[in-house]
Amino acid sequence: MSLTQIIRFPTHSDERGSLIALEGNDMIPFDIKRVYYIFGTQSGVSRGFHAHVHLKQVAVCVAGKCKMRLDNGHEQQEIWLDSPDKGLLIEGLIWREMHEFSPDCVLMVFASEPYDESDYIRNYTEFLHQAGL
Ligand code: T46
Repeated sequence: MSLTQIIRFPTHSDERGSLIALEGNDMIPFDIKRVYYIFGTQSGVSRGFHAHVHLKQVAVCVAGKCKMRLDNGHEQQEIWLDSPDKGLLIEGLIWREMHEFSPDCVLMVFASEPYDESDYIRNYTEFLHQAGL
């Protein structure tokens, strides 16, 4: 499975502008249990640096952009989230980092589960161990 699974959201555009509608078990390929968004990220700040055991997420920059770095222990890929119609599906044991936030970036994330700190792996050595490496 590719590390970077991109979902292109259909955009309803007319003379007034554009609208994107997202529903669970449709464009978002799971039941949406939680939505959070990251904004006001200071220049030079990176976030993430963890993996999840069970959580599935779709991340989209609804404004601005940031660079997502994904790592499954074998390979690493970077992808710019830079359009409101470009969703990144993250599932499975993947270490993720977010870098180079633009000042106007609003990173919205749809998640398959409620917040649960015990689902996080925040130590890279532990991540590699869980990945069987
Ligand atoms: C992820 C990346 C893409 C909550 O109380 N509820 C929540 O639903 C979330 C996501 C966070 N928090 C609290 C926990 C921390 O005290 O908000 C604080 C910041 O969270 P964290 O340092 O985990 O944020 P990021 O940007 O490093 O990571 C977040 C998500 O936590 C994570 O699941 O995949 O965005």
